[in-house]
Parts: sequence; structure tokens; C-alpha cells
Amino acid sequence: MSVRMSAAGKYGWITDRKGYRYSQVHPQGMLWPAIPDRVMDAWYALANCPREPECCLINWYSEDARMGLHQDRDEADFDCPVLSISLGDDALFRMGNVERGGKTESVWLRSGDVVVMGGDARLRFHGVDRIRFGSSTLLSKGGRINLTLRVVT
Ligand SMILES: O=C(O)CCC(=O)C(=O)O
Ligand SMILES: [Mn+2]
Repeated sequence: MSVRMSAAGKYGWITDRKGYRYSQVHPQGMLWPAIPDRVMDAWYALANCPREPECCLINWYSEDARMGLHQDRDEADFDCPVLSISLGDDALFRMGNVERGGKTESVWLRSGDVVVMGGDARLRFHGVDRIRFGSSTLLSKGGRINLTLRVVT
């Protein structure tokens, strides 16, 4: 994984000597900022979930960043979807199966696109093969920001 990460909400995703995990505290000791209202509005409009998101992961992709195929399975309640918002440069998003291997399908995600990984798709392997650097003018230096809203507990 070559993206840079931050978070908003009650939980962020951190790594240290103990490994990767959700944490209510930033590695430098502060709490995470609130999830912006406009981002919460996307959840209310599209997630079809009675629970509130507890984490908004912020992934920043620079020119060569990618994210290997993985499952999002560190959350406790798989009835709640993961809602992903793409901002900035286009990204080649790949969706696979609940088991590793098999056929995958790819789609270019553009700025403003939202993917809801819920129901049968909640535990499918997925990742980002590459971005099309400079394809959007949203971020002055190029790159892509992906926000994922998650219920953690
Ligand atoms: O950047 C994306 O579109 C996917 C991000 C993702 O899968 C994750 O943060 O777990
Ligand atoms: Mn993921």
C-alpha cells in the first residue's frame, strides 16, 4: 500500500509497533476531527444503513500510489456498508470476489463518484491498480483523495 492516510470521526486507522488497528486517538495524541456534514449527507442519502459512520478514512494517492486487493474486514458489523467517495484524479478500481482469486472487474472512478460496498459486496476483495495522474484539476498538485465512511463497532 502506498497511499498516505488520515481520518475523521470517532475512529481513525493507525499503525505502530503493535500493528494496524482502529484507534480513537491519533498517533500524536489528539482526537480525530468531526466528519464534515457534507460527507455525512452522502452517507444519509446513499448508505441505506440505520447506523452512523464512526470513521471517515482519508486516503491520499500521489502519482504512483496504488492499493492492493484486500477485504475491509476490521469492522465489527458487516451489515453496514463501506461508502467510498472519490475526489480528484481518476482511479482504476478493481472489484473481485469474497474469496481471493477468480475473475475481477475494473472500472475507472472519477471525481465525485461514490461506491457503496454493502450486502453481497461488503466483503469482496477490491483495490486500486493506479491513478491517471493529472486527469482532474480538483487538487492543485494532482493526485486523488478517497474517503471511506465506515461503522467500526
Ligand atoms: O481508494 C479507493 O477507492 C478504495 C479505498 C479502500 O479500499 C480502502 O480504503 O479500504
Ligand atoms: Mn478497502
